[in-house]
Amino acid sequence: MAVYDVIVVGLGGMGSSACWQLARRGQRVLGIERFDIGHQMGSSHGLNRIIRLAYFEHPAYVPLLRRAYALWRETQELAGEQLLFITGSLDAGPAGSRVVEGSLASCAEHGLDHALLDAASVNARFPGYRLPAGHEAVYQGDGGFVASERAILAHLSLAISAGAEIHAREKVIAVEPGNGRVTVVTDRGRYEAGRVVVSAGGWISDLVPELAGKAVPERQVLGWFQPKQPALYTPARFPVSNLLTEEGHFYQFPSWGIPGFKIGLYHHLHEHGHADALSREPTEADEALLRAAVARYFPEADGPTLRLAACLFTNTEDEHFVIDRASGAPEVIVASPCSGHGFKFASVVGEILADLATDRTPPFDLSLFSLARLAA
Ligand code: PYC
Repeated sequence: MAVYDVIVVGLGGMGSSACWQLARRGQRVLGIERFDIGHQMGSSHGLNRIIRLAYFEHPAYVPLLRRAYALWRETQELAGEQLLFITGSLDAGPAGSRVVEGSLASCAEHGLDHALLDAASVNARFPGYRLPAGHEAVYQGDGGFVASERAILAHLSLAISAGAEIHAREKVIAVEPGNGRVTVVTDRGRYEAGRVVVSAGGWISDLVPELAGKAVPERQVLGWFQPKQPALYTPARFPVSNLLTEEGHFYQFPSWGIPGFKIGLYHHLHEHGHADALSREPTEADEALLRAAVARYFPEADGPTLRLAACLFTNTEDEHFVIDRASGAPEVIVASPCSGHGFKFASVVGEILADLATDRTPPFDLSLFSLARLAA
């Protein structure tokens, strides 16, 4: 049986980053992915993901974000291609709503430069937006997006250059801890390691039984629409955003890669199920839902549909991450149910996972992400 220091199961954002961070430390690393490298079945495709320093979900994420930005900058330097794009970010919604108030709280707690804008000011400053009266937005200049598909390939290229072994199209069937080591059983073989990192996204509860029913895959749909006025939706003029409305919580990007404005809806149609069972085929109903929001809040982007894509969130009940050692099996390190807002952290989570897998204490308070809080 082949033997490694660390095996990483699942090579999306977190797993690819963990492979790189472990390999650069000289660890013997095996990374295993059930699909192709850079596939379209998980939570990272669709070209890019939002990154933002103001964090309405909880101020405790801000220290991780500061490190995430530094690592994205380092990774893009080493990879020789741009991964981080700064556009500014808006956290918008009715005055007093969770997105606005949570964002303000994170700015206050961490001294982040920001501006609170009313709807008229947002619409004048960023004319791709049409926020209704009574809405407000927190503008924060460090927001932007990470080129998620590129980033995974960059992590894995760096990992391979540093000596990691990467296997695609190999399905992990079981993770078996015992005697302080771990055996990983796949449809192609058996491998042994001192530690395993399980970052299997929507499939994580198949491999980590204590997450059964607690890391729930959900189908999401993204759409790209051809702007009527493309100049209003360039990265220079259109900040990424989270927008809470009476129809739901939408998120937006400027045109990049695909020549269209990009929009998605958190908890799209509340479709939950096993990751293998959820459809990745977008429907007319999916498109209609997104288009209604484009017409109302981004009318200058309301042109022909360019692309639709379905991907997965893997949700915990409180929508915070899981980054922890498995209960009763400290050699199994668990990460990735990120409830749809995790990719931006992949750079720093990879470093944290490398710390945990090499028995170092990560320099962050991770109590928000404990497995124990889900059990409670
Ligand atoms: O983190 O801004 C975000 C985000 C939007 C949609 C999913 N995550």
